[in-house]
Formats: sequence, C-alpha cells, structure tokens
Amino acid sequence: MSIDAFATAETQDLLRAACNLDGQNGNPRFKQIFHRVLSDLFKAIDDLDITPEEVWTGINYLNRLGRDGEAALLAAGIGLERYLDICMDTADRKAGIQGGTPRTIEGPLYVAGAPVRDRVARIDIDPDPDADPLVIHGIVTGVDGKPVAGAVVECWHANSKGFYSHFDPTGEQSPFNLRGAVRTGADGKYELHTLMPVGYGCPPQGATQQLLDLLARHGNRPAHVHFFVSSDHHRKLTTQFNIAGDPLIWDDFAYATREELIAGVTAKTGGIALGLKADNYRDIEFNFELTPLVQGKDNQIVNRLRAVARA
Ligand code: MBD
Ligand code: FE
Repeated sequence: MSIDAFATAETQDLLRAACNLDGQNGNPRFKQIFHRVLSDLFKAIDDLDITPEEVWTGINYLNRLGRDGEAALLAAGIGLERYLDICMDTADRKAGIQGGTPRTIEGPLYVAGAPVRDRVARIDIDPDPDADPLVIHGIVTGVDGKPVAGAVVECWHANSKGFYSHFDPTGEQSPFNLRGAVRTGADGKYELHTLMPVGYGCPPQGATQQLLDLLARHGNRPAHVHFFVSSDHHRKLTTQFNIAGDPLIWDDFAYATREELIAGVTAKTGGIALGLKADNYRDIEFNFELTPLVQGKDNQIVNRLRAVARA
C-alpha cells in the first residue's frame, strides 16, 4: 500500500535538487541517468512500503559488496550482464546484422596481458593432477565462411577446482595459468593446449552468495571457456562455450548458455606426440564466425575496468 509520498512536489523538488537538474554544470548524461534511477528507487520505496530498516540493510549491503570486490560478480548473477547482451542482440537485429557466433557475457575474471602466440599455444602452466589434457581448436571465419588470417583468439578458463588464476583464493596459480592468446595463420586456424576446466562457484561467504541465498538461488556455473576474438576487419566477439554434459548447462547462475555455444567433447589418443601430459586427451572443436564492421567501425567494443598482469 503506497503512502503517496513520491508524487508530492516536495519529493519531486528534492530529486531535481539532489541531481542538480537545474544547475548548468556537471555531466548532463550522468544527471539524466542518475535522476531516473534515483526516482525509480524513491518510487519503489513508496509503492512497496520499504521500511527504513530495509533501506539501511540495502545501504550496508553495498558497503559489503564493495569490500568483497564483488560488484561485477553480482552483475553477472542478477542477469544484468546478460541483459546487456540482450540489448546488443536486439540492436543488431534492428540494424539487420545477421550471422556470426552468438555473443555471451565476458564475466568478471578476464586478465589482460597474456602473451600472443602464432597458431598454437600451450596455456596450462601449473600442474593440475586432477585435470585431463584438453585441446581446443577450430577456425575463425567471416560470415562469408572465408578464413580470417591474423585474428587473435584470447582464451581464459578455470582449473579443476573451478578457480581462475589471478582471482584464485588459494593463491596457488601462476599469473597467466589457463589464459592465453593465439593469432590465426592464413588458414584461419587456432589451437590451444590446456586442461579440462570445472564449473565456477561464487565465494560461499561473499556478498553475491548472500544475496542469492535470499532468492533461494545457487551461484554456480557449468564448465565453460571464455573467448575474445579480434580482427582488424571485424567486430570483436565476446563469447564462451559451455561444455556438453555438465548438469548445470541450462542452470547457469550467470545465464550465459546459448544453444549454439554448447561444445561437445571427443576422447582422443596421441596426446604424448602433441606434447600433452597424457596420451588420452579430450578434444573440443569450436569455430568462430565474426561479423563485419558497421560503417567501418566496431560498434560492440565494451570498455570496462579489467585486471591487467604481466606474463
Ligand atoms: C565466472 O567464471 C564467470 O564466467 C562469470 C560470468 C561469473 C563468475 C565466474
Ligand atoms: Fe568464467
């Protein structure tokens, strides 16, 4: 039951004043967005009779979220990052852009600075006795099906405990373990030698899991591998594959699974000859189809704060 405080002149004047809407200075774009978001919050407090105790619980949660460094993790878990993809997909459809490997969320665990190798890279640096060797390979093409030479395929994924280097709570991994980049040759092909990942789980004591608990939701992802694929003449692709057979494949807490992004695994032998740690290994073929620039520009570059390390 609403107490009708929102629509009063007093509240509306307060919102305009708090956002300095009538002042000349400041960032006009930020003023517009902040006025809308703050207004929506005030309206929700009125509409839902949100109590002062509930508001302060929320404020204190923001402090906790920042202390835990989990704001970007929460953005994935509440579907906000997925929604940004839905918006970009919708914009592409409206612009008549068709084809290409589907995009899906970057997530919060990329680290810039991995060394770029030609065609083939071995990216498992640290031993992981519980993980089978895995070869990931495929071809980068345009929507015309022609190979893209000189494309850079960046890859990152978790180890057998579901932990990513740089963000590993045990501190046990080298900076670029299970992270790497390969440049395609004239045939458009890339190949990564690595180890089988396991799905990620949110830190059980963290702010994100605390919120998910109130929603009776888990904070787990199926086993997956992330990619950026860049080429001078195409739009940069941000995507992942999820590994077929993982029980969480359609129950990802970050909503990144898409039908075209499920990768099947084949058992192979001959790993020793390839320089892998065992002769039996897993093989995943995954091809990337890049979309052309739009009027000479990449309109899907997303600039966001990212971790950087030195190899
Ligand atoms: C991950 O590995 C991930 O990909 C996302 C989106 C969120 C948390 C961990
Ligand atoms: Fe991930």
